[in-house]
Parts: sequence; C-alpha cells; structure tokens
Amino acid sequence: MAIKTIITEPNKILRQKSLPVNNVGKQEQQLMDDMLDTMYAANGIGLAAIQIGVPKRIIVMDISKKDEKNSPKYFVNPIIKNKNIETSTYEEGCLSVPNFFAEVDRPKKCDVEYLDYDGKKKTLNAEGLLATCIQHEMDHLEGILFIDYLSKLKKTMIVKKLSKKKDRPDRIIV
Ligand code: GNR
Ligand code: NI
Repeated sequence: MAIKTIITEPNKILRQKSLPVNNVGKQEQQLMDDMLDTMYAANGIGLAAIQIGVPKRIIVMDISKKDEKNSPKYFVNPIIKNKNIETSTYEEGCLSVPNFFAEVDRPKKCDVEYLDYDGKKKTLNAEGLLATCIQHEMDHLEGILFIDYLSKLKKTMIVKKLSKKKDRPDRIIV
C-alpha cells in the first residue's frame, strides 16, 4: 500500500484516454490498493487511475460519511448502461483541480456495468452522489475534467490560477 502523487491541471497526462484492463490480477489489485490509500489521504471520494499517471480503466470510490465505516468500491472497465434524462446539479470538485468548485449538471441516475476487485462482473444502479461521482470518474477515463463543462472564461481562469500555484486560496467557487 502506498500513497501516490496526484497529477493536477494543467497536465497533458490527464487528457489521455485510459485503456481497458485485460485481466484483474495481483498487479491491478495492488494499483487499486494504492489508489484507495491515495484517495483517503487526499480526503477524496473517488479517484481514477490516470490521476496517479496510470492510463487504465480503473476507478476507486468511497462515498461513506466521516462517522461511518469505510465502504470502498472498485470499478474495472466500467460502462454506463442507462442514463436518466433527468439531470441533477452538484457542486463538484476534483483532486486534479485542487480547491476549485463549481456546479455541474449530470444525469440523475445511471446503471454501471463493471468488474469488481476480484474480477467479477457486477451491475450498479446509481443515483444521487454515487451517480454524480461515477460519472465524474468515468470522464477521467476519457480525458475529461469537470472544468470542461464550464464557460471558457471560468475554465481559463481556473487553469491560469492553477499554473501559477502561488497565493492560491483554499476554496474558490466559480
Ligand atoms: O473528492 C471528490 N469529490 C467530488 C465531489 C463532487 C463530485 C465529484 C467528486 S470526485 C472528487 C475526487 C476526484 O477528483 N475524483 O476524480
Ligand atoms: Ni476528479
């Protein structure tokens, strides 16, 4: 188990498309362990492998509350099956876009097919924060970040501030 460095914008690696995993073996499980450690250490609720520089279609998530016991979820080669036409708005953040938050609309519910930690095929009916988070993570697998949904002006402002790094406040809602 190891905490890895999370890649932040602007960085071309985050724009890479991740590749499907052929087999869920020891190496992939080791990667999922490291991703979970990294995610917990950064106080995130989800992490895609590309955020630690590995272009594989693997996601880890844990949306349990602080006072609840941990409930890690692992998704290998996830595919969204049904997207609800109804959308919901959530104030999103991203460990690769640290300290910036903005409202994003996404389908309210979706079904996801994936392989779990043991390589078993599973289906998840997601709604609420779970649906928002899985869609945010699946965007990472396509090289998409939540700031891509904002106006050009807001996105440019965020990327510019992130590339400077100095004098960056803790929390900016755009
Ligand atoms: O920790 C995270 N919180 C979050 C909040 C709202 C919507 C999506 C997320 S995912 C994010 C972690 C992250 O960057 N995953 O890629
Ligand atoms: Ni993210």
